[in-house]
Amino acid sequence: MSPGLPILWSFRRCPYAIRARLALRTAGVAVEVREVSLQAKPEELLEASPKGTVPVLALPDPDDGPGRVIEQSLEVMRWALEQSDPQDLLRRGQPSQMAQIDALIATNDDSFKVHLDRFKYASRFPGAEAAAHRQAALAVLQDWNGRLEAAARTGQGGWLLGAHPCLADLALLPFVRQFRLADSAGFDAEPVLGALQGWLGRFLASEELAAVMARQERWRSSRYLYHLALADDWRAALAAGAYRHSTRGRSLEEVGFVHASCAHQVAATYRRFYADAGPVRLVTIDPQRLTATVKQEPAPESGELFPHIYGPLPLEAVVRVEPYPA
Ligand SMILES: N[C@@H](CCC(=O)N[C@@H](CS)C(=O)NCC(=O)O)C(=O)O
Repeated sequence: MSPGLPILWSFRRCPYAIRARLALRTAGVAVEVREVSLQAKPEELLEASPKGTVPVLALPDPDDGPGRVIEQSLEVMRWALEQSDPQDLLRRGQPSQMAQIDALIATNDDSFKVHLDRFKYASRFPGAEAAAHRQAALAVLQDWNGRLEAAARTGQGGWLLGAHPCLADLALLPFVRQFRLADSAGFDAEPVLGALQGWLGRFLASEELAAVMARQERWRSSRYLYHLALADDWRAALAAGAYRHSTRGRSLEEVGFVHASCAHQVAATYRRFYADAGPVRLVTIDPQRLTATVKQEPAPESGELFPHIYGPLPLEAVVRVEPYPA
């Protein structure tokens, strides 16, 4: 955790979040990225931004109060580039290019994305004909391909507005990447998308994309305690109505307390004690719902403080159980 940094609530594969991370990286703005599960959004995200989509950028307030919250990916991109725009992605002072950027992004967000979703996730849209939406998306891609070709003919090609990337390149590329992922062989075989395939191919091979797609442990709230349990032990606890293990291979009765971890200790605890244990569950515990005493006590070898729960873990105190690693 980096106190004082802006917090970016993010989901690795989300194209909106990818474009926000790309802009923040290009601008050189350091943020604390909090990877979330869209199925189990943290309360802290919903408190900052009740609409519940990512990305969300929460800026620190210089006076320690709640800071500004930026809730749309495009606004996150613009905010980042207003801090620093070394590649002139915004094309400030060039009204015609700025208007073209706005138009390209509007087509992506309002039209291409609609067809992309109905092609890629057709079953979620009753009545949607995947093939028709793929065709409609392809028509948009062909238009963008035409732009790339036109730029190339002037000898100043490579990007949507010429020889240098602009905001629209960063904003559109994650969505075109997603379109390709839905049917990569079909996309790569499209005879009419040569320039666009080259544009996307460079992006897919880029360091920038690799950097923003680096895998990251899911963010966990410090409001909760965490316990790693063998899947079999957890199953037995469900049947018995309470969990009475202390740690791997040792019972509560033997040890006197249930070992737990704080959010930032989960990964290291797993590596030290459970990496070779077979199926493991991460149990998220709400300490407010525990009647047993919780003490922060030092581990014998390192002295690091860990939470110890002095009593069986009741199922009512469990907020979530998930396979670990995710
Ligand atoms: N207009 C928003 C759209 C963001 C968006 O829809 N993100 C998706 C993930 S790709 C999301 O958070 N969905 C919420 C959910 O699935 O519960 C933006 O540009 O930031």
